[in-house]
Amino acid sequence: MTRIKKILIANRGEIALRIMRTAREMNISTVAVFSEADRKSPHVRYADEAVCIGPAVSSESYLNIEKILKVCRDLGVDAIHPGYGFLSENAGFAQRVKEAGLIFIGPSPESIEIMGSKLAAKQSASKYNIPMVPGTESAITDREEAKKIAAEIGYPILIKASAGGGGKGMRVVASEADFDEQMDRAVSEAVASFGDGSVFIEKYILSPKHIEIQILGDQHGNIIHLFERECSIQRRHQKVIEEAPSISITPAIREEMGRCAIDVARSCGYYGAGTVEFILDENQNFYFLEMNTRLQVEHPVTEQITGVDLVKQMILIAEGKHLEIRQDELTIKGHSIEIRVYAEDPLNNFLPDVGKLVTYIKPDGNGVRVDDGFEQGMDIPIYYDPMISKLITYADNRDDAIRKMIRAVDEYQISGVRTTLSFCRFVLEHAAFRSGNFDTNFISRYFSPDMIKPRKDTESDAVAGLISAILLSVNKQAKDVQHEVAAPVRSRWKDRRHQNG
Ligand code: MV4
Repeated sequence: MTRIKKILIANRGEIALRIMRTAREMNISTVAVFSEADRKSPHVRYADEAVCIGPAVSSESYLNIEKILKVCRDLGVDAIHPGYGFLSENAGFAQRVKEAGLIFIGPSPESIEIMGSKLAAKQSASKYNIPMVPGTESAITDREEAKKIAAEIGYPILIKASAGGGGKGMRVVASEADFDEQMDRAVSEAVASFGDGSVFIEKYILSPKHIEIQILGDQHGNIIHLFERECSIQRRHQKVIEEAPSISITPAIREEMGRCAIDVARSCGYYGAGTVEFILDENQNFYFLEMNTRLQVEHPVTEQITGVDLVKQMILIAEGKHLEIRQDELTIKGHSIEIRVYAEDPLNNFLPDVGKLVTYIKPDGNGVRVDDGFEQGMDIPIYYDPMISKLITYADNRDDAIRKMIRAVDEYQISGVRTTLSFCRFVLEHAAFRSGNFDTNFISRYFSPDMIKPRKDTESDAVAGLISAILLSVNKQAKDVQHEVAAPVRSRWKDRRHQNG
């Protein structure tokens, strides 16, 4: 057992801050690394020590293993937390960290390696009784053989890249006539994206829900699950809204899914925090798809409903401690929703709209949590993911959590960049979302840009304020037009609520 005294966070933005906050609560000192683009970021100021490791481009900074390890040596760091993205699921990095005599706050390189391959993951999981989508058990080498299997499974089928992620290298095949063409595309996409052309086949589940289970495992073989997150509301494989618990599953399915998730983790000797992904079909059948071996973006909703600090648990596990939480002590309390606020223009095909956060005023109040890494006046760099923040609400039940979220969205004031706030509000108000009658096709089925009204709080807001002031002064001189000019001086918060509601 080791006591970690100093952690380097190999990440940036909101997740770097998230990790540092817990470290500080545990009396562990923190080291930030940053690129030249992030010199003024809150995560740099928050850390006890901070070192610039290179230029803005990730490959020369946040992905630069040598530089990160050098900072660890120079500053006497004990452990590295990788956050999500960047080096978090890089088995080679985890191995290098270990070889440098440091603690990687995450799973073993071997677990990362196995779960990084969808085929290896399925093979590993097959040691236990875990439902999987019918398909091929290994990479396709013989096309004619694969076509036979596809015919047995029944079309439509899905070709997936074993090294895939984010929907890349994934192709739907409607009938045997399209098989060769789609196979060629899947393989060349897989080679181009991952340098690995291995693909396999699964039956295509038409309207699945995406449900994932959070697990925690210690280094002594104890594994627990912390229930599910519902992540079906996605746009082109980018999650938009996540919540916990899911309204789509019964307590019996939850328990069974939890058991399966623990077994998937056990099958590869997993320790640390991890997420086991399932899809749920229309008949409430669920199937294991893959496992993510990192702390996920949407982890806060699980923290809200369980009261467990997942980063704290990750650190304790990395120190070699036994899990202090027993499965039968865990319960779901209340409901939590998270929306991802991106600097993207929902009216223009979600084009990133990076720039300066001219106005940045966060919502607040009971049950509202904002995980962010920016401040008013800062530039959102073009080099990284354009996520501005995660807005999380927590309430007794789903309906109240949604209402609270709409209230919080309306309080959030951002100008200088266009954001996905209005888009999230559209989803939150939609009858299908409210009723729970939705799947991964929600956005393509229901969304078009004309369904949202642009918020009034972009750059034009400053202009609107100016006009209001001028009209007010005009109003003082010309009382006969009072009725018309009174409106613009109302609270803009009320305006927005009126306009959107
Ligand atoms: C599937 C599927 C339907 N049938 N597999 C997309 C990314 C990867 N994580 C797995 N994905 C899917 N696999 C079978 N056999 C549908 C999807 C899928 C999806 C899954 C989760 C969340 C959103 C999705 C959007 C489109 C397709």
